[in-house]
Amino acid sequence: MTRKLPIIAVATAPGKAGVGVIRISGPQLHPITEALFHKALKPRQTNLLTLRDGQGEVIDQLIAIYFAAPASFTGEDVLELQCHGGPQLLELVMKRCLELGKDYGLVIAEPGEFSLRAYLNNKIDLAQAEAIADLIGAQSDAAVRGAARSLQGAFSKDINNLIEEITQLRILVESTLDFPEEEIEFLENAHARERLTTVMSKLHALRESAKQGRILRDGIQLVLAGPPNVGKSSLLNRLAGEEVAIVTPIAGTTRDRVRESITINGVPMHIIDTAGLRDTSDLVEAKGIERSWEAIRMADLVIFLQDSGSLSGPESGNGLDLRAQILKALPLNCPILEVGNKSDLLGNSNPIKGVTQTLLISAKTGDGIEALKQEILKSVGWGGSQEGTIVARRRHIDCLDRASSHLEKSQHFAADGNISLELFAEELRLAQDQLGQITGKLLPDDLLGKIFSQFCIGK
Ligand SMILES: Nc1nc2c(ncn2[C@@H]2O[C@H](COP(=O)(O)OP(=O)(O)OP(=O)(O)O)[C@@H](O)[C@H]2O)c(=O)[nH]1
Ligand SMILES: [Mg+2]
Repeated sequence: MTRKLPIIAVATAPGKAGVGVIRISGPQLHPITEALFHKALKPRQTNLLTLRDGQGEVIDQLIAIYFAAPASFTGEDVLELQCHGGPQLLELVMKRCLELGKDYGLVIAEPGEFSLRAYLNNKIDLAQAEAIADLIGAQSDAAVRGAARSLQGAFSKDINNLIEEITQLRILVESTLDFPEEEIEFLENAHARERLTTVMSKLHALRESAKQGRILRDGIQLVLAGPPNVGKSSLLNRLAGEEVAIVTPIAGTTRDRVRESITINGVPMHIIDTAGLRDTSDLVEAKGIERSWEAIRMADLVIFLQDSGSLSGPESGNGLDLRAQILKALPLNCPILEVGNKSDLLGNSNPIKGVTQTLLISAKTGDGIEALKQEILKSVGWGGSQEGTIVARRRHIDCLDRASSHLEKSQHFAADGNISLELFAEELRLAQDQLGQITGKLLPDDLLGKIFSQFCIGK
């Protein structure tokens, strides 16, 4: 997946801007620079230069900076051209560079290729490379800070510390593997079990922090589901603070999914309002309801909304039925919040018997909405503080989950009656492999290509 050619791409976003940056990285940069500007550039100095086309006509006056390997983003020689930021102009500059760089193998970069080279040249590890993409894609202040921390290496450092502790434990274990009769004695003398417990609790803490980090990065898919006319669209509008969805007293108003993204305490939420769930002979409504179920099946959190007036009334039986159906459709570990709407219609004289679990709100008056927001954060496991939060991806959490289950297995092989140092050590090794995949050590090549190809061009 690596090619030893010089690569070029526009590094800034498409569109008009004051400045547009083109980046070239790789071998042969000296002759390419000479060809472009008829002079050699000293590293790390700004140079105001003129770029001309084949006929000698000026294309742009620009600032060029040369970074000599390995002191550059990619670890290779890098030439950065700060041009005027017009899309057409940048295309002309690119064309001219490719024309003059052709003899030296200059080609257009693939998505993520600059970051990939930085990674392959050990300038950053994989988690840091991902953090660059996350920093650029961050949708909230907290996500920016989290990605910046990951990019500085906060996440990688924790991972590397864990790997180091497991390594120490493995060294201990593997050095005694040849003396099986001493297994129990070894475990006790080396405090191996205690050390394993410490590693496990550190891993657990890191997993929790990574889960928060994923919420920061991706946000929560929050699905509003329930029978028709209970106020799902009204709740969406209330949470969004504007009239995003149509609200009418007619049951079956919402036919399609309506999405709106908001943040609650800095946490991104993608709210999906759905068609009310009921049996219907209306073809359009039935299609909408199908989509409601699809949304439920993909949710991170479902709010099961009902009319609070019906919770203890004759329709509550239907509510139970629907609840069971929703529970069945939910993804594994997806929490569900039961909420009763239209509390304003209840009046004081009408307490709801036997449904103390249900949160009461009024989408109309705003009553209970603050409490609902806090419940939402709590049910997705948001810890409240963004202090020290890093940004993480599902890939990281999967690796941490697998590492954790290997450590549990190794604990099993250290327990009285089951002791097998060989299996104990093997599970430690497997846990370590999983952690190594996060920072990119021990990552299969095809996976590496997949991760970087999701970056955009110029990164
Ligand atoms: N009194 C009162 N009325 C409400 C409240 N929330 C919604 N309504 C009313 O209930 C009716 C239905 O509201 P919607 O938000 O359209 O309900 P929905 O669940 O989206 O309905 P469908 O799209 O048909 O599934 C409308 O007339 C709303 O004004 C509330 O908190 N209190
Ligand atoms: Mg609706």
